[in-house]
Amino acid sequence: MKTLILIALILCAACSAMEAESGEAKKQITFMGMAEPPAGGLTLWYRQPAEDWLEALPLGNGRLAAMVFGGVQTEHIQLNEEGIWSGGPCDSNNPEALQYLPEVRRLLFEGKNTEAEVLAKKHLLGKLAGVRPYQSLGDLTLDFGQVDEVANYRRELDLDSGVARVTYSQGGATFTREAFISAPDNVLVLHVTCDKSDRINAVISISREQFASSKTSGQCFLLMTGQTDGETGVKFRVNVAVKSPGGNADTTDDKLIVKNADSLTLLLTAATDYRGGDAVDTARRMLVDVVGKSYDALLKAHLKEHRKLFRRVRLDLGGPEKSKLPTDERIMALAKGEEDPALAALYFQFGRYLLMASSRPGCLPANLQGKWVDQMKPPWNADYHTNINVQMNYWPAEVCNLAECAEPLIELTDSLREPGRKTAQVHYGCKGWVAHHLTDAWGFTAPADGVWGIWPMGGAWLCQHVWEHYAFSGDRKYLKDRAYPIMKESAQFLLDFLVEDNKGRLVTNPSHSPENSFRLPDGGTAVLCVGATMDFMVIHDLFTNCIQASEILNIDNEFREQLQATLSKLAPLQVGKNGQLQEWLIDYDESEPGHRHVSHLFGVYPGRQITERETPRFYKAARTSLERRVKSRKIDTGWSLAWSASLWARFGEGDLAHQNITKLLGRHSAANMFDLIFEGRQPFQIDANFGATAAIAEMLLQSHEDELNFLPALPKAWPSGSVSGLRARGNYEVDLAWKAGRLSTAKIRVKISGPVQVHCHGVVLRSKNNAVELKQIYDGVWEFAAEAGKEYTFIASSSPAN
Ligand code: FUC
Repeated sequence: MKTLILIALILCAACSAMEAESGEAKKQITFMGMAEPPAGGLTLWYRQPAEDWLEALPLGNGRLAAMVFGGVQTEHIQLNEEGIWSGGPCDSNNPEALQYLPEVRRLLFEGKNTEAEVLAKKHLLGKLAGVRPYQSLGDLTLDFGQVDEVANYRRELDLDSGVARVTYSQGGATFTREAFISAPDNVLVLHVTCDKSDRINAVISISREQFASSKTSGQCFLLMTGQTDGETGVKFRVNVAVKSPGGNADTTDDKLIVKNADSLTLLLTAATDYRGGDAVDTARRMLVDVVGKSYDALLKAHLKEHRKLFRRVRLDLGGPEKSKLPTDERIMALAKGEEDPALAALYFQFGRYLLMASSRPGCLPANLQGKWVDQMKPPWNADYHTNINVQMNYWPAEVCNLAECAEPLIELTDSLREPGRKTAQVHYGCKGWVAHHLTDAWGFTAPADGVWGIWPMGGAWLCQHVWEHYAFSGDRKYLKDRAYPIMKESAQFLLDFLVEDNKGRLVTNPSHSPENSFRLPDGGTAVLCVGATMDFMVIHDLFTNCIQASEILNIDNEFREQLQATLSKLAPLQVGKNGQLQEWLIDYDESEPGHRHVSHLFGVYPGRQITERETPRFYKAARTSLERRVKSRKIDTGWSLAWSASLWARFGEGDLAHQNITKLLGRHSAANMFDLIFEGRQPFQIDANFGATAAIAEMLLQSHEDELNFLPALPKAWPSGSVSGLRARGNYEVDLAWKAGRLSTAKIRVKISGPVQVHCHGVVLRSKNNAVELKQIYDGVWEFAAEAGKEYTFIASSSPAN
């Protein structure tokens, strides 16, 4: 505690008058003047404080998160910590499920879907209806006192530095507030300065809607202690320290009061006992570690760490420079049809920023709202939905050069093995591990919610990310020690779960295509079936990845043969009566043809089973399926638009992908660029932010077909531009530049030696200075021998003579 004594704090009388007067709501402030736009194009910025949570700006280090409102009289910072989950570990497995499974299967095989669903609803669901919510940690408030008029107000989030800033002038002085959450120092830092001395006054408090109490300790500490469910649940502690050089300090029972200071630095640490240990001790230790550090030292360490990740990728989509306009105005202009490619580039980088801020090694993964939740019972509990949403969160991780940010998802997947083994046994009598359509921080793996929750494919889909982490890195040690055991055990479940139908094909039963329903011959609708196409695609993905892994590692011959034999007996993909890729084994009609999920297109994206070159008939049918969906879609969700954007990119349709990105950004974005699941309507759901970021990358670079495909879906709206630092499978880093809609140069940084194939249409490729021999192997595809550690530059021209 020695360092704490170093804090310069001077006692003064309590300033209760200021306290009573403060509060943004009490007085309308007049905003005068026009602040200069911030420098650089990587900033979200506004001319007014956030009135609403969806205008506030997000900060985070994966564990701690905050939304900064930037008010003039009151700064409100809403807080989150990853461990603030209601509930705790619980066993939702239903011991009677197994005994009813054969009967449900029989009914489904006999086409008695309705009877099967009645029985399944009664007996196959887990004991608990669902999961418990992730919640807000609380609210930090700084009341600065009454203000009538301010000039040149500006509020911003600089993505390149991860710093939120507020500046304005008032009473002849200029005030600046900077806030960031440091990953290296595990602390939220707020720094208030003024260009005149003695001008900073603040009443600082911290509170939570439920189950918490706050108190001051000495002259400079504020503490909040609580437990998520009152007497039970996760225990938490928030510690705040305030340094206010040149000022006077006082306290009430639960408020710190700073008067006439030259500057103010607030440090906030938060801890829970979610990972064990004592929350009070942990939060205190975290504070002791940072309290002696200067603001500049904390900022320097934060910038170094932040930029190490953030600056790996740069994107320029060209277009008129509109960053002189505030971000909310640009979003509105886009919604009205104005082109703004630079805003799409900002949106892309915002997605990368959000992933860095919500998913760092050692933390829980980004949930339905990343880590930003201001409620006690958020929509869908801000849980982990494993039938699209959490996977979409991680689509950008590898390609956008933030591989370490994918680790929390891999860790979560690994952690589901133990509870998932039990669920596999109790519900299905199967070996291996299983997860259904949702999970939480407590290892929830049982089926829940309703019959659509009887979907035992969640774990297998998560395994795709476990594999992709290898596919992008080529790290054999990771494959052997970590990835393969997780994948193998998931495959073991599916080997056991598959059953033979009366045609001798292996099928899934019970099965469901998330979260769609279909028409039965009697006119009714059902959700449960035999053999949803997505199941076969997820199985194909997992089994082929396991086969490849066992070959690379040269292990498990027998298991590999078993997987190969099972794949050859799996029910086939089929083209249906409308030329579409069938969503189910039987060519049912969808009851909602424009349904938001496109599960049966998994094999196009994020999978790689269906490609133009390998499976042209299914590729065409899959495209027809997407066209039919889009045509009849009445309500679009943000994440459906994002998924469709990546699908269009895989179909080589840059303009259609771009349309989706534009709709997401213009019509589904809140002022702070958070995705609104419905057009112009809450709630916020972060999956589409991540899905759109991944889709933009997918438009520029693809690598799922053992080649680097440059600019496979470049839209007309981005005729000139450049990108650097995208990653491709095989551990390559790629920089591309294009002009007039055509590739001009490409650079590939190689980490693993071997032959590399590059694919680019409409140009002729040559190696700069003939540094390497390029062999054309088909139209638009070249190959060269690459050496680890080297960078290769290629020049593209529209004709050989150029
Ligand atoms: C899936 C979707 C819903 C929503 C929910 C969180 O179930 O079908 O639209 O996104 O997840």
